[in-house]
Amino acid sequence: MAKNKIMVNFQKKIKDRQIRIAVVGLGYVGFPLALEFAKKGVKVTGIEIDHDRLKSISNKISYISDISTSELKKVISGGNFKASGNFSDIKDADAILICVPTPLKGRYLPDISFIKTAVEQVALHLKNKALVVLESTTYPGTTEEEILPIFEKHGFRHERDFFLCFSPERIDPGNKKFPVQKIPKVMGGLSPLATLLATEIYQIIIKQVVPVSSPRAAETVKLLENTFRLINIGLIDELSMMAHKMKIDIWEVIQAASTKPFGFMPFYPGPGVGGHCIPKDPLYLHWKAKSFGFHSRFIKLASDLIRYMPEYVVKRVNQVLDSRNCRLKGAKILVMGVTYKKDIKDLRKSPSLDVINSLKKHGARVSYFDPIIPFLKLKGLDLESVRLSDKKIKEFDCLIIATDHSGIDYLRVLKSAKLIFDARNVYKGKHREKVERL
Ligand code: SAJ
Repeated sequence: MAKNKIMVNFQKKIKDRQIRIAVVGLGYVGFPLALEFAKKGVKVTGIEIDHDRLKSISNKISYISDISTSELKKVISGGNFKASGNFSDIKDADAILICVPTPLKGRYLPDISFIKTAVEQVALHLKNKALVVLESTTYPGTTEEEILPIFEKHGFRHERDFFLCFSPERIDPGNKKFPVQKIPKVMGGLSPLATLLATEIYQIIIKQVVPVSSPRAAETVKLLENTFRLINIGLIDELSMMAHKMKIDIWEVIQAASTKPFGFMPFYPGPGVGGHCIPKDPLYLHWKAKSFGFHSRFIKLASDLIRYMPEYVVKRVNQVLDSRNCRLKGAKILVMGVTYKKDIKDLRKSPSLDVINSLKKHGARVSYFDPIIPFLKLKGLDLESVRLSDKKIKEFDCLIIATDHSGIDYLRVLKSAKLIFDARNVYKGKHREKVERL
């Protein structure tokens, strides 16, 4: 079929809302994406292998903090969205968007097994001339070197039988200002036509689609974005340790530096870096660069430094207890906030968990409080969140503000607390008689 005929055919199907989209992976990336297309009148099939998630969807209950159950109910009753555990349900899809996890194997190694498994399944059921877009964050070259060969092994030839793109997901969990439809979408196709077709599809829900020359350019865009964050968070973590030694208030310095109207972007020290992106994505780039004989010292240094932060927090707590003739060993410590960032119900790689384990290693008696995590059963921990009360707070030798959830009366906590280590600048440097700041 001539190229422009394919384009015209696509555009007509989009205009008439005859286009069919399948989203593989209904997590914090795929689920909002699928629902946005469904809200625009597109027939969407969500493919999800996790039975609990499928059950939750069939009960019309959302398991993603960025999707309310009422919104899910509304979209499902609109009739354009259905979820399935069977890849055979993508057989009518004109576009398949793959949003599956890309974790690490061990400390440094990329694990693209979820992508490969999904792609093998897609290739088994892909209809002719369909578009495939990989959204999962991965190292440069994955789409061209790992994904394309899988389709070719199944007899597909690019442009003759299907179209392939990479488009990095940019979801920022909990960011109400920038929901998926408001975040410009970078698109790198294996050919200009692939990029154009994908642009037509995504412009159904996203105003700005940013074309780049290739999938590997698009893969690298995402890694630049997240490596930028890792390096800068690592830098400010190191400067916070330096400033403490030099008796300089790093928080005051950051605030003043932020008045510069250009050329500066504030980052803030914390007990470490959690989440499914920032601690991991840069290591994908580091790993791939090494195969070209290039060793990125920045990425390794920032990654090692942020991993040290939980231990540094415990070291500081030990020092401040020591200055009050209280030993960390045997001390009763309450860790406030265990998710990886405020107001997000997600424990993945949360530094708070490393702080808890490190405190236990030093013999402290550790409890935690988190309004959105009632139980903590992972990384060797089996704890239940304490019920916060004035009386309860008085029991502890020290509280550590590890994640600064909203909706907590921190001044009231201060009244009852003997000592607080504030790793998130909740108290803005005030109440120094009781509050030690990172
Ligand atoms: N953090 C700091 N200091 C900072 C900023 C963050 O210690 O100045 C810590 C946070 O507490 C958290 C971790 O770093 O533990 C990551 O924070 P984040 O704000 O980067 O949040 P994420 O991981 O949710 O990053 C998301 C990413 N989106 C995805 O979830 C895939 C990432 O792609 C975005 O670049 C990022 O949002 C963003 O732009 O805000």
